[in-house]
Amino acid sequence: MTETTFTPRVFSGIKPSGGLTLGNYLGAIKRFVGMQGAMETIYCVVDLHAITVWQDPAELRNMTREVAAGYLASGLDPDKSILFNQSAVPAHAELGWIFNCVARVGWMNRMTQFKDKAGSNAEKVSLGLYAYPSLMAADILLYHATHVPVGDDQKQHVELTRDIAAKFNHDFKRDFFPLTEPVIEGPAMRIMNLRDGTKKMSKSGESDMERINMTDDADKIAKKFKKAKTDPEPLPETLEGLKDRPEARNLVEIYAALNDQTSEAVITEYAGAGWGKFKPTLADLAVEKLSPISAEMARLMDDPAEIDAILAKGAEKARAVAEPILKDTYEIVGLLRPAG
Ligand code: AQP
Repeated sequence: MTETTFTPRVFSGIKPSGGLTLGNYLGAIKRFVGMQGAMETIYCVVDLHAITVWQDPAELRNMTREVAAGYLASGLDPDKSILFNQSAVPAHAELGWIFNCVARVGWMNRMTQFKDKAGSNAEKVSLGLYAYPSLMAADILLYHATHVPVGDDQKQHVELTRDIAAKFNHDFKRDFFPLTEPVIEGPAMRIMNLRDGTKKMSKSGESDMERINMTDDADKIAKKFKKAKTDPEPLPETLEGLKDRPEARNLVEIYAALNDQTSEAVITEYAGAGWGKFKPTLADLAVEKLSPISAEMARLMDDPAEIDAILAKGAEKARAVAEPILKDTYEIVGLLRPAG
């Protein structure tokens, strides 16, 4: 097999399964915006992933626009990046089916996110939730993406994407799909739940108090940080002192990521500070960074037609990249297509 060189290209996405959280912002959106200009960037609202669990149809449409508004308000520029919603490019689902036939059941059985989400209810969840990582591989490989910025929770799915690409290339004796690299770097790769530092902050978590939403106002943000679970100790002198203090470490990492600092720098500045000092300072910083974004999101959400037009234009550009790759995939697999 000859080594193929792939054009550096970024793909990533967010599910419109609820309102965006600070975890989505710091672990994903802020970094997506930072990668614009350095490489070709393609960002998606992955609505087909959202329906792997029940979504109210009107709310799904609304959340799809809200995630798009979150991207745009955070600085994603539709002239620099391709921005669209997944279901508007049918090739995602088509390649997803082919990958269902490449991926092995044993690989899927190892996916920890499925185990976490299905819990003891695995017999009753949708088949789509089980096959989710195979559709995610299609999202990425449909664009021959070489880099995928994600939070730590998605690392295993990107590794599975590499396994699918490698098996496809091996089975069909072509170097057709790249072995995509996950990009997981910085202090905010796993923002934790504010009420339980051992659980990830999620859109769909049970209580609103466990997460900061990108649309929360200043009062809500202050209240949520004030009530965030911590321990009685002040901040330590060194990072090592945060070991076995998951809630304290989480608040330090949130501060660091919001302020574009390392966690070490935050600890150096606040060594010995109590929560009565650190929490309000963190809340002020979060309000300073998030309030211009939430104001712009509200403005955009007042004009859904503008969001829809941006997504439609993005989908057209995405189809232009995806369709030739899907066509070649069909050809390689041996699927007969009408001429023309
Ligand atoms: N807590 C987090 N810390 C860091 N990064 C995070 N991401 C999500 N939560 C955190 C990153 O955001 C991107 C989009 O994720 P997603 O919405 O497609 O899926 P998810 O990871 O399942 O997000 P949620 O909020 O937990 O959604 P629900 O509750 O609906 O399942 C990814 O890059 C992810 O790493």
